[in-house]
Amino acid sequence: INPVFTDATPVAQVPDAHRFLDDVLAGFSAPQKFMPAKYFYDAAGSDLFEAITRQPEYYPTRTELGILDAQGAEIAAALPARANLVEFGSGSTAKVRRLLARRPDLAAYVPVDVSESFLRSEAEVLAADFPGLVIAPVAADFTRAFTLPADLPGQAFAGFFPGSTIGNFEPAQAAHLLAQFGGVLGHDATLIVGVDLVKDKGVLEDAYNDAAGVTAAFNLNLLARIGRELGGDLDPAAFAHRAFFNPSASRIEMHLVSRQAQQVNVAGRDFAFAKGETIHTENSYKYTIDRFRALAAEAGWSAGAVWTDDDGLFSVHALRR
Ligand code: AVJ
Repeated sequence: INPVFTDATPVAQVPDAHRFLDDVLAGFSAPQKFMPAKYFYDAAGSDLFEAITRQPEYYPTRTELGILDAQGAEIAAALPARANLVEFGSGSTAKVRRLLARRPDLAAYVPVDVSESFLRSEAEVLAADFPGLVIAPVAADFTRAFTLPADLPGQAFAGFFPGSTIGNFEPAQAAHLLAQFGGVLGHDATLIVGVDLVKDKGVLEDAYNDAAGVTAAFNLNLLARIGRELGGDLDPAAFAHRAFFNPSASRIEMHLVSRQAQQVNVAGRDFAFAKGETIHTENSYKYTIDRFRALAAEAGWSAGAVWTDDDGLFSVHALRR
């Protein structure tokens, strides 16, 4: 076991139940009901997301892993020497392993994730496989201000934001987030970002409507989570999953559709749903390489190299500031 890991883990900065309740009440009170996508990732939701990444229709994860395998030497070479590598929204460690394995000089790995249990289990396995690496997990919502552990041993900072998580944010929010990462990492930093690309509508829509129904279960888990953590009478079976590509916004939208007119109670508050009314649960923006580089430039990052798969499905960008 990595001794520094056991000392340092985890710095708990998770959002509290009040914020979850406030966000549910605000989202359910809006004319178009909505939920912030970050609430998908409780323990059950994180497991369901891992299952999504194994569905044949869901190309992003295996395509990005393919890029990290085939072009990992170049990607890893873009990181500064003896850096602390901060991963925003770490989830599974499969991707960062491709970088860590090629850069034994990296000083520390700082996974930042809201799911504390998932963070702990993944970090423990990684510590066993990279015994010389300082691992300093931070249980935090990376969309909000959080502090890095003090006294990290590296001489520079690098960031890793794979998986096209950036696609969950409105473009203006995405630029704000990239600027915030710049604040966390400081000057002379490198940020490696995975970004899903615009492509054929059928390929996109299949990826969010897998035949096994895992993406549907992932969305419905949000309603189950509200019931588990906040109480009330919300019945997931009274809602259906719907995902479609919105070409003018260049995004996949996910909604939970009320199967009938119904009134639901959450933490003592009533909310009415018309039949067919939706809760907008998630956006997944799709970029061109140039559009993503323009967004990064707005946030103070200059474009470095970009790597893609042969079919042009997915991109991995190196940014510098
Ligand atoms: C984790 C945000 C990249 O948008 O593809 C997958 C989330 N939601 N299927 C995506 C997700 C439903 C995923 N990201």
